[in-house]
Amino acid sequence: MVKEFPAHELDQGMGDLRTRYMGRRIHWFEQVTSTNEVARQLADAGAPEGTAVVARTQTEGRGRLGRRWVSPPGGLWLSVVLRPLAAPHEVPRLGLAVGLACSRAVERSCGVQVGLRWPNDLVVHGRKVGGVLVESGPELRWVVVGIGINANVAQDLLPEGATSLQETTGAPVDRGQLLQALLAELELCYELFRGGDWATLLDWWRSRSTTLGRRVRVHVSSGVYEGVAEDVDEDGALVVRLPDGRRKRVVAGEVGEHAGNHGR
Ligand code: BT5
Repeated sequence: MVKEFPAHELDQGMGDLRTRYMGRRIHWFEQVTSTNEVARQLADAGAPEGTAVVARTQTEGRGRLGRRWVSPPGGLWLSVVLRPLAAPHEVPRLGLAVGLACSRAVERSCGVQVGLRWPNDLVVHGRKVGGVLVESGPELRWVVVGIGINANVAQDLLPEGATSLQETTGAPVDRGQLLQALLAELELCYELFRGGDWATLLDWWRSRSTTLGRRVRVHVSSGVYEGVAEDVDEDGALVVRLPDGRRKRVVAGEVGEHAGNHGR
């Protein structure tokens, strides 16, 4: 593994953290393969709920389905260990709750409105500014939520279709404040999730969604569907109204851009 990095630049601005357990223990690293990888190891070794891993850069940052996550300096690359005692079908819902927490935290700390593109993209004006990766351990003994936010990442280091908060606001954002807000919002949304208050989470998620009410092209493993994204259901699945009037429930997939849509 890699060297711990206690005096991290992000540590400044974190003096006011008021969470009960979220981020109360933070492992800082200069560089890791993937913060999710390190958090998984900590979770396996019994790390308590809320244990966080933050790295300045990742050499093997990952997205879903083995995709690569570009993680240069300037971003916020964070993973948190959770132990939700949830059933497997509840995990997608947790992913939505985490995305929601990210959107609320960016708005609160940087004043930027971040839209939620189902299932886990954080978008600004239709461009991806961050993403969420949820991984679970055997028998759901733990869940690691990975969050990547392009805070102050130079635009030329990002893939096409991506943007950063710095690019959006025109000035670097305070990543310490962003991290602090993120941990607070994570605790709030996670508590709602754990308390079963899906109605509140879903209301909040809907109000920030860039997907609902739009014409979408949904890529699933068996093919592509086009239709109108009507809702997100109890399990976090996307409900799409197809042109023939049928409703299609999509549990896992990608929502592509569709002509005529304008992201938040
Ligand atoms: C995601 O995957 O959006 C989840 C990303 C989670 C990253 C965090 S960082 C901390 C933690 N540790 C990790 O190793 N991962 C988590 P997905 O929906 O599969 O999107 C991946 C796609 O987004 C890639 O195929 C690229 O097209 C694009 N992409 C890659 N890097 C990006 C970046 N920095 N910003 C915006 N888009 C990016």
